[in-house]
Amino acid sequence: MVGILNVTPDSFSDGGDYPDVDKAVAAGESMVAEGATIIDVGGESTRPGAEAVPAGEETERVLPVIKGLVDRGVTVSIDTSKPEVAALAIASGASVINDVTGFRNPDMIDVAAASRSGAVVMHMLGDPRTMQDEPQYDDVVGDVRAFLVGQALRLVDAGLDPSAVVVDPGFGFGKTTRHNLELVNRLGEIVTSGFPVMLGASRKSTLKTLTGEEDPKRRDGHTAVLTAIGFDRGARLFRVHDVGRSRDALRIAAAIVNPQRWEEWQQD
Ligand code: HH2
Repeated sequence: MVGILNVTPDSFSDGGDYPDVDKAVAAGESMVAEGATIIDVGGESTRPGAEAVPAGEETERVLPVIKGLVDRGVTVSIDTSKPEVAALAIASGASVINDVTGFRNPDMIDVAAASRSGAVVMHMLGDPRTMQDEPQYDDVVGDVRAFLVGQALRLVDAGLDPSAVVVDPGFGFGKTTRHNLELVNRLGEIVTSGFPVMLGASRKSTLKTLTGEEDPKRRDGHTAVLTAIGFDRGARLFRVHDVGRSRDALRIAAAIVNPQRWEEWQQD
């Protein structure tokens, strides 16, 4: 489970929730206590229509939080599309780069290769300012898969271990509700790439479209449903705001899909 920690004023659901470093670090630690194995720290919102943040400002937001978490033994990923922010985050102890632009910038591949970090390659159509303007695909799953595999192989060619390269279909990034649902339903076609698959549907507006729930913070139960279905389809990493609820959903899903693994958990 990957816990989301946005230290931004304007993220769509948790913007402004962590006004100082201590609060952010404490929130990260409590997500770890609930079952997160990685905390994904972000300093720039990528919600539809979001404006870009200068690198210096993004760095000032994320570095103290990364250092605080790493000092407490927490594994951190940096959610950024800027190579200079990623490099500084890695120098401060982050071990994974989560790039919503899918390492399209070759400098980002260089940063990952030089630091031997882990990498999350996410698919996005266009950029956050324009991505929801009538997105179109020939076949959303085929198009997304081809992009993800191409970029993941670039990272492997640059020297990353294939098991450290995660692919993510980018739920909500240049996709209609129908596209998002089809990607989850046919996630198995991305799983066959052999790269571990991450799902990041937490609190996203498709859940509002499906249920009418306006308040993102009341969509954690909805998110947990997608976590369980995503697990069934083969996703193995889940980027969520409410770690405890998705952990419980995973326990239930795993007990059904993989009873032996569940019995091992019981004995732990
Ligand atoms: N979604 C968001 C940000 N980063 N990274 C990955 N790998 N996958 C995702 O689906 C993903 C992501 C957007 O969600 P959030 O961080 O909650 O909001 P905001 O971008 O407004 O900060």
